[in-house]
Amino acid sequence: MQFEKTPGWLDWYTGPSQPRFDVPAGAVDAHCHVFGPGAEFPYAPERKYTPCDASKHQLYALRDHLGFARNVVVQATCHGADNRAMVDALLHSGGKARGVATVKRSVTDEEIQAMHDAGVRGVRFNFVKRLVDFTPKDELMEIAGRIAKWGWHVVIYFEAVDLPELWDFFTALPTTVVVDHMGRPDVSLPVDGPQFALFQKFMLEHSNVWSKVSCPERLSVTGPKALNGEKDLESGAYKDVIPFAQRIVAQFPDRVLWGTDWPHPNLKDHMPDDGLLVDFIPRIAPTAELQRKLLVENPMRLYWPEEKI
Ligand code: 0GY
Repeated sequence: MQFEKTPGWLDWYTGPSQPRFDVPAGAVDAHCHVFGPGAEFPYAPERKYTPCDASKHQLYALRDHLGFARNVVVQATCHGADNRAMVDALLHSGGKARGVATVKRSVTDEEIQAMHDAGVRGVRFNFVKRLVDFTPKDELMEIAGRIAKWGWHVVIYFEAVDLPELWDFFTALPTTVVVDHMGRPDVSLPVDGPQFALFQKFMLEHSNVWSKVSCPERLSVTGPKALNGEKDLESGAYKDVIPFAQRIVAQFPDRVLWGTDWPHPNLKDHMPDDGLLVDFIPRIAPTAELQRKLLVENPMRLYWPEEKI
């Protein structure tokens, strides 16, 4: 099937630079997606955007280029609850990728088991209104109760302003809960202000809650341009996100994950060079110990617990 991209769609960056930061051996890119290819894995009729294709081969080439060892492939909303492209990527990873699926209440135990055998270890509940239609919370809670029996976790994606309304639901989830992109804080607000304080309270009071400290390119208001006009992280790219991510890494070093978010759906202003995104890591996790927890120990504990590292 032929698909027409959403007008203004920014394609992922070809020819990413070689990062200056060497990720530790065994590092995991714990948040990335595959899109189609649409001719093989059609985009879902209920999707809110139509992306460019971004295949498993292209994802694994990026993994090797950046120096990562493994991926966690998160089901993208453009595929709805049809997990075939993501599962196909896992099955062709030689055991080097695990996945997070989107499922409906109608999913059968056999389907869950088949996804588990392929490497799926979680489901994603998305509350970002521009991305998905509303699903009742009782349906999501029922799904969480079922997937818990496989030892899976729940990934949640929401905007910071919606956390108060979602708090009771999130804190009742029976599994490990992984928040995408620090709950999308408004980084033009103070890092010590009430909005980010609520997110820190969420993590502080609930030891089952983890956070991805990913997506500076998505959260930043100041953007990728460094102070000297060059794309040089040391002189200021995405500088407004640093205090937020740094704080979460420092406060919860054993419950943080990092991912590229390749192929970066729905960016409007610029498409990041993935090599530069990797160079962002030491800005938010300044020591070798923090980097090892963020990139190796934590994702391995969550996605490959059976492997000794
Ligand atoms: C992300 C962010 C976004 C999109 C999706 O599945 C998706 O469509 O997650 C977004 O548009 O903010 O994490 O990939």
